[in-house]
Amino acid sequence: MERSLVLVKPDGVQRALVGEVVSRLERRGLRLVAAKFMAVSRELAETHYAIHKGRPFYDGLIAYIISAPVMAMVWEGPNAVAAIRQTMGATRPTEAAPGSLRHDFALEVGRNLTHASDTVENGEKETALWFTKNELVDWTREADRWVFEK
Ligand code: IDP
Ligand code: MG
Repeated sequence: MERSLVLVKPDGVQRALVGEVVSRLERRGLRLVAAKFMAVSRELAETHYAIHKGRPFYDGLIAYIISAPVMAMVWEGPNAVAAIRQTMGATRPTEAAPGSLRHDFALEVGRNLTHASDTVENGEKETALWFTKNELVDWTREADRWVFEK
């Protein structure tokens, strides 16, 4: 079963879109594993976005992600990484597919509402960066057999 970190970034929290993001992931059939509403330290932001260090937008990205609380979550399911990125839409909202969150609720790449892990490997790494083992809930959902083929 794949897992992905999902963040509702500060703009999503300020715009009261946490419920919208959660609702869309729930309706997709994904299973919530962990969630916490939190202020992000500069250190965590820099580790999370280390791959973008040196890019022209890096300083602005760090300032954005620590500017207000985020809703951090882990979601799982078959093909969770691809499914969640599809639900979020392309990084640039004007390139995001109609019906995706970024298409429906955003205009600018620097205010694109959400983060989702981009590979299965990063799903595991980011889960471990943002959550302790104790915070990950191992549970069976009654609807699982109606959503998951196996
Ligand atoms: P992703 O969030 O879709 O995985 P990445 O390319 O990993 O996109 O970039 C991380 C985040 O950095 C984006 O979600 C966006 O908030 C921000 N970002 C990326 N490119 C730009 C840019 O050109 N200008 C401003 N912010 C950017
Ligand atoms: Mg990314």
